[in-house]
Amino acid sequence: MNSRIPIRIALAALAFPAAGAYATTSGGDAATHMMTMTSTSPVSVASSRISWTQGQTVLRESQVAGVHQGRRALMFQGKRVAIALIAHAPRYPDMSFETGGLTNPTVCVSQGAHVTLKMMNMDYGPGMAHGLVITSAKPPYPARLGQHLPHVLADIPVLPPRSSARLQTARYAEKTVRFVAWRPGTYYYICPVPGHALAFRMYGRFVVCPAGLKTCPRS
Ligand SMILES: [Cu+2]
Repeated sequence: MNSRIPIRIALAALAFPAAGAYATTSGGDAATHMMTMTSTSPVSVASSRISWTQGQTVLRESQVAGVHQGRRALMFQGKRVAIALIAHAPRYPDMSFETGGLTNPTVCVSQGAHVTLKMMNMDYGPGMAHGLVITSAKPPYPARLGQHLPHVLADIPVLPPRSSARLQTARYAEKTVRFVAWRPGTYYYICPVPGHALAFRMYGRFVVCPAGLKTCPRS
């Protein structure tokens, strides 16, 4: 019986190789940080499979999102902001997020903003699931992200790939979460699917600006 113990430990290490690297820097404080960041844990308000026509509405929402700040950043001003984010929109680079017509842009919101974040997976690659975590963990990222990313603002569990049907007849996975961005700082939105953030740089900056700031800080 005792001989099984080392095997279990080895399996655990294989399953979560990055957990140590991305464990919260303040011990078991992850839950506390989440509360201070978001007032409540992120709340999933919708999860569904939608049609191409419904997906086109989300696409349009994403394309008019935010105020452009140069070619790499979008500012979402106001107390209530809606962000539509597409995982691999048609005609955009593989393994990327799109919003505001930009790929993996810096996204800025104001401190205290009530954020509604909608994400849709339009990837037409076979079996291409994507998800999203907004966290203070900085790149570079390991191949497999740990379960305990520090300072998590929002978490959209992995969205399954669209069906292998043609674009217009496929179903698309989408999910919406809401959170409050209480604490100013620089965060990152990351695709947590193993390898996507590492090999394909499927991530971007998410900046919570001090209230009243009209432009997104460069760093
Ligand atoms: Cu991904």
